[in-house]
Amino acid sequence: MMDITAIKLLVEVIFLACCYVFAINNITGVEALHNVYPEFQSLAAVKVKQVHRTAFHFQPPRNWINDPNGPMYFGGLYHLFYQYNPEGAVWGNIVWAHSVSKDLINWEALEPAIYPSKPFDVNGCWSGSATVLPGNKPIILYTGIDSQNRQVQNYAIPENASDPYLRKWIKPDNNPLVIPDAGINATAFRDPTTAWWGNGHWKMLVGGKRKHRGMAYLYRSKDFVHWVKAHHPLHSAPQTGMWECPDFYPVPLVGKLGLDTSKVGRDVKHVLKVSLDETRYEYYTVGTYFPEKDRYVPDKELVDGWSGLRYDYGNFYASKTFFDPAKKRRILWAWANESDTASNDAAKGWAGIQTIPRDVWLSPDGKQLLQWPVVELETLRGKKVGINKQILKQGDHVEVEGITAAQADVEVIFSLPSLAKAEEFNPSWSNLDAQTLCGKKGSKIQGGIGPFGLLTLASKNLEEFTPVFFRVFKAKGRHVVLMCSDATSSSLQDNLYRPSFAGFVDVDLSHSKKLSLRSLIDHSVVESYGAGGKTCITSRVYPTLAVNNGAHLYVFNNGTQPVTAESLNAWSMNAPTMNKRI
Ligand code: DQQ
Repeated sequence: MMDITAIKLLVEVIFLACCYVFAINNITGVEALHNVYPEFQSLAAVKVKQVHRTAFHFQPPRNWINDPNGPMYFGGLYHLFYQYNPEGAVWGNIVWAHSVSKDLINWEALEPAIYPSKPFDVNGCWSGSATVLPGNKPIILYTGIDSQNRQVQNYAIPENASDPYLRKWIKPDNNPLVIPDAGINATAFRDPTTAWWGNGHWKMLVGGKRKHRGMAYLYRSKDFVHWVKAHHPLHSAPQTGMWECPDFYPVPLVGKLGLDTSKVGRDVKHVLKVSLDETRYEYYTVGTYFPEKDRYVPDKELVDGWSGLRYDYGNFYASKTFFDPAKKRRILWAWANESDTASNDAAKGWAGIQTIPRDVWLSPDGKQLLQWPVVELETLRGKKVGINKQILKQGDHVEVEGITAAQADVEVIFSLPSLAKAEEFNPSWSNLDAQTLCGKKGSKIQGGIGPFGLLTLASKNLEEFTPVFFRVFKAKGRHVVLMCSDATSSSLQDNLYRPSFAGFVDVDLSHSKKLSLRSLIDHSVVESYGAGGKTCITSRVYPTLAVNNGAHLYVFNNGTQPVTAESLNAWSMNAPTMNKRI
């Protein structure tokens, strides 16, 4: 019998081998930093192709976007900055584009806020965060690529803090605030966090790596201008590579409310999230922050790195949260990259969206975070259809008719029969990650309980479909629930990355035998929330037949045991005002 460490090691080896294969095939999201395509970087789109553009996800009218930057609530407005190429549809020429919203759903684009212009950022203005200082003074910390190509940490302040739109930003001449010291790799030192206050200091993290050890470097300052590196990082972990876009924040032990980033105390836990450059996925731990020592210790059962917990098991990277003081919630944004090629992106004239902003809070058992689309999204719900108590026998797929299936919000609760007929969880699968298991056990492979779920963005005769589904297994003394969002059959187009994204769902089915699923379907994205936001998966897909009115939605079951769609509600989604010009 292998012990757990040996199993984890084996999983690590298999996973890194997969990454390597992906990296050399290079049509995946697995790459070192951003791929650079000089030939496309400044190629202006003649015409922006509309067919796969999203309607209610955040995106500018054209060009490349990546990481969300500096989200904050200020002057009665939500501000979102993001990495943007004003000249083309692949990564390059990056500036901080800026949009504002009253409701996180309708967005107005403003002029870019920060762009390369000074020796301390002449080669790039990369990711960073906003902090609202006492006296309601916003300040941005961001990574500049300086004239020596070092990654340095800079600040910017509004020219006029009484302008709620914060249109103009100044980069004072005492920048950079932080340069990489002799012990730091100057090309792996970026993405400062929102700062928090404690023990007479502001504190912030900068992501990095030392050899192959991921690092969350900690800096302290009394005045936000003079920053001193702490002797030890807040946290670090071996064999995880570069930590991009760290995020560190408190969550209450009980309830769904968000907290100001500086809150500490016995009634809170802390979350540390990092984006692993080597896998291009994100991982978090929940743990305890000791403010006097500035140490963070993840909870015992949780692991750092790629076998740890993830916000989302799909196209979801470089995320950032912020505390919304207006509605007392913590909101999570992330970049959902494309799954097509750079030449596809150049041809379509755009690339990248932001996921729907999500509320994030600690689950009642304290073991993981839960996520749910912000309530404001529901203002876009239009025509509604419902199905109740629909029994789905093996092989059934029932169409959800009467809504715009290419642009929809669907919520369904499934109830399961006795769990006795669940297929056995083969102990050898413990060596597999969920994604590999979903690759073996696709939506058409008959099981006992499941696969059942939704067929999204499906063409009439199912030449194309993106299934989002569950499968229940029987393991020793428990049940294992797998959730998949599988792009394998999503498109007849060639040269796409079509992963069978998947995550396990930590639910105890012995009590209620119910599983819920919500999917936000928006032309080229399917963003799904399993079991009330325990497991989330975002897939980017490019159907050729299942577009606009050619798209259909089905609820299905391919397991031998019937399952019941107790209640299914689906809405056509209206399009908000989305960054009409930039
Ligand atoms: N994207 C930014 C970096 C960050 C990376 C550059 C993550 O600051 O590390 O566009 O996607």
